[in-house]
Amino acid sequence: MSRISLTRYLVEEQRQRGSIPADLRLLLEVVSRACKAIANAVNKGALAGVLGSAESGNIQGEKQQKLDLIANEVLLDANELGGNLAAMASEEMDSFYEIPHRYPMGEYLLLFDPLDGSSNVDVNVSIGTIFSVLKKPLGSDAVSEADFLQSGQHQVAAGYAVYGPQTTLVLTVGNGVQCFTLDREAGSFVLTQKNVRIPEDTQEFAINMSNMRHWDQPIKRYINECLAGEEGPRQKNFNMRWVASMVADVQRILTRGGIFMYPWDKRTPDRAGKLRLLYEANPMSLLIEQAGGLATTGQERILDVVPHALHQRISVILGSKNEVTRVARYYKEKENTYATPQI
Ligand code: P6P
Repeated sequence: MSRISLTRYLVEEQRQRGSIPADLRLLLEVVSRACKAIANAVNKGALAGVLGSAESGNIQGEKQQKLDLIANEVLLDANELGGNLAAMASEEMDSFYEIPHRYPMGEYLLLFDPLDGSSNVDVNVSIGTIFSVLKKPLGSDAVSEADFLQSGQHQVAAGYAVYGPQTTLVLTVGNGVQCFTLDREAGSFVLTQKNVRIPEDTQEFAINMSNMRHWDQPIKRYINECLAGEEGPRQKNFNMRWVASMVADVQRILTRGGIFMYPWDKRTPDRAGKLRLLYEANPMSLLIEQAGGLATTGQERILDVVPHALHQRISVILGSKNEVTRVARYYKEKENTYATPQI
């Protein structure tokens, strides 16, 4: 494959395929540069004194790592002056961040989890940045939280960076999924996987098994069948992976297939799930669907869910099409079973 940089790919998307306007191209360039800066901070680790937790906690009730706050600041500083954005929202900030009046306002909203999987920082396991881009609804110039509350199908771009053995950037602008690898010497992201396609079948599932006793019946059914292997109803053996960094698990699924699940569980029955809809589930679901996979809550397509709050959580089942379809069927059969009056 001839060497195509992220910049060249985005220019071609804008000029030849007309899939993105210049403003969105420039925004994505800035986000990719911010991810390079975050990668540098992550790679330094203990040498730069960036490991360990900060004194603060976030709205999620989670202790913040120092690198969570560093990554958040890098993204805010990089993106606030470009003139492409009206506002930003982050897992690490209680409310949205409106572009300061000293800078020009743009038409896009940028949402991100600045450092996903940050509990892995101190143990040197892959972590990453997840981002989603929406258009600010037309109307008043003032920004409100309601502007962000759009279903995931309205995203105009989505992607993530993985800070692992390689630093990769995975991106969709609605025209398939492209994977770029950071060439550290040149300092640029280079296209290394074009139009990624997820295998429709898999023998690999990703779930935190320690939560098994809390799961809903369809998830227990699905996992028990996987564990039964070739002697069981699936008549094939399964492997399990759980990195506890969604970016790493999704990268594996985009590369070789698989199913990732963080379902609702009864520890917090009034909470739909652990993962956040707007800046984790939605961008990952768009990438998965653009690569030929599926992403569901168990009951409905994630990208159809209309958000009611900025930090809303959601149940996530995504990956290889035929496996996700099976899990959704098990939810349907459970509904039909319980819906049938018990004789
Ligand atoms: P658990 C990281 O905190 C995260 O949001 C996802 O990246 C990851 O898949 C999940 O939570 C891990 O959760 O409960 O296994 O630590």
